[in-house]
Amino acid sequence: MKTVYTCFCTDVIHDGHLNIIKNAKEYGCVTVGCLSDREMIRCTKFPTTTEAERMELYRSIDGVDDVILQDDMLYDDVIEKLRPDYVVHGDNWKDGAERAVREHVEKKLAEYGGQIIDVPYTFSESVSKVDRRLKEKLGMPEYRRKRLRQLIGMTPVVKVMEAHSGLTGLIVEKTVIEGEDGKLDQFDAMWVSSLCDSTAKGKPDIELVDMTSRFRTIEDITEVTTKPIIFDGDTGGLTEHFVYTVRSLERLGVSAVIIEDKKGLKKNSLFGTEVEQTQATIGEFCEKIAAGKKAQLTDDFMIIARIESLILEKGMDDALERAHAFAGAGADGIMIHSRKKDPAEIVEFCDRFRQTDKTTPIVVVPSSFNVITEAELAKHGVNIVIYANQLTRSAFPAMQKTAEDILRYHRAKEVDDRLMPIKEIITLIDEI
Ligand code: SPV
Ligand code: MG
Repeated sequence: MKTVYTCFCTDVIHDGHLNIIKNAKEYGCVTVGCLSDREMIRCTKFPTTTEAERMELYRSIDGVDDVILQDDMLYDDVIEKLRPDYVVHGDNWKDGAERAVREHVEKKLAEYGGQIIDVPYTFSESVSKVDRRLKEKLGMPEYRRKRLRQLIGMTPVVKVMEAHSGLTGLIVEKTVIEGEDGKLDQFDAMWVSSLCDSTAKGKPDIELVDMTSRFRTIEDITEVTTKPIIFDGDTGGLTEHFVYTVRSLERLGVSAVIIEDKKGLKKNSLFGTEVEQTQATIGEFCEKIAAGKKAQLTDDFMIIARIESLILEKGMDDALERAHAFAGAGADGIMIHSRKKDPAEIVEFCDRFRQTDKTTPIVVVPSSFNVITEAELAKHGVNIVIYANQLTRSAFPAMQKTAEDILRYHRAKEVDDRLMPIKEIITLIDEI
């Protein structure tokens, strides 16, 4: 009896999966792999059920002889252990990002004479309905909201990219690359930055764009995406107002708000001490955190306290004292910020904080200290890395240069080479 293997990374079984099993069965004894949570996330398929639940589901399918966990999207672990004669997969992996995975599997199998069987992908009304439903479910507030807490437990470091519109949201949602290790990779969540949201509206980052407008930005993003959202809540405003913001954000399906320990007129942190900024006292800020936590209605929502001591040159001890106090007041995470190019002070903060607090998630925003990698930050206890403004900062100079060149040449021919083809822009956004 030949060994046949197929890998599933789905929470719902549809006709397409049943067809794979039916085809696989013709070649021998069928083992189904359940792709682990960690790897499923990297493949852009966020699980809504546990690994155990998915394994149970696959075991219940007629024709399945065994179910195992696959913890490598490139199949290396399974191929080494099981040495299947055949790997069966829908032929949709011949194109797009999954192509690299197929090529890798083909090479591994060839080492001992194994073979891939590509089964024609099932394009049917019921299959696309299941796929659409699953995607819509992930975008619903109750699923989206809890996803950040889930991710912190599932992935070594949660990678977050800024979004300030439906379009930038789609970039964060859909960008997938084949990484250096040959595996697919993508962003885990979105950061609705006050800087980028304000800049997109042509306004300074001083809490001038009001909450109604900030919420509208969130809605533009949630309408077209499913990934979790971390909201930049600036200072949180008055405590009496912050409690309402918390409720609204929960209702919108946002996973977390980050508020910074400043008061009065807020300016962007990257100005550092070049502008007048006032830090709230530990007592004042603890009170705001505690009020927010009391107002919150769901278990999933997170209030993350952002410490400005290093930005305002108040010293490491002050930053650490605040971090412990804010965690004690109920903060679900600590964001430590720095505008130094050298990541040393961030690393020192994380190491010292982790000496006594092993669990409170640490968030960093490496805009200035951009030489340090995600993996290095994770080694120092960082859980969430936010790329806070890079999409805006790359788009603005490109747009400005195009505007200048059209003025210069009195026509658009000279800029055409760097533009997206018209055919691509008109088909960029799918119709439902
Ligand atoms: C933002 O993106 O608006 C932030 C991060 O708050 S920073 O600009 O670095 O202060
Ligand atoms: Mg901000």
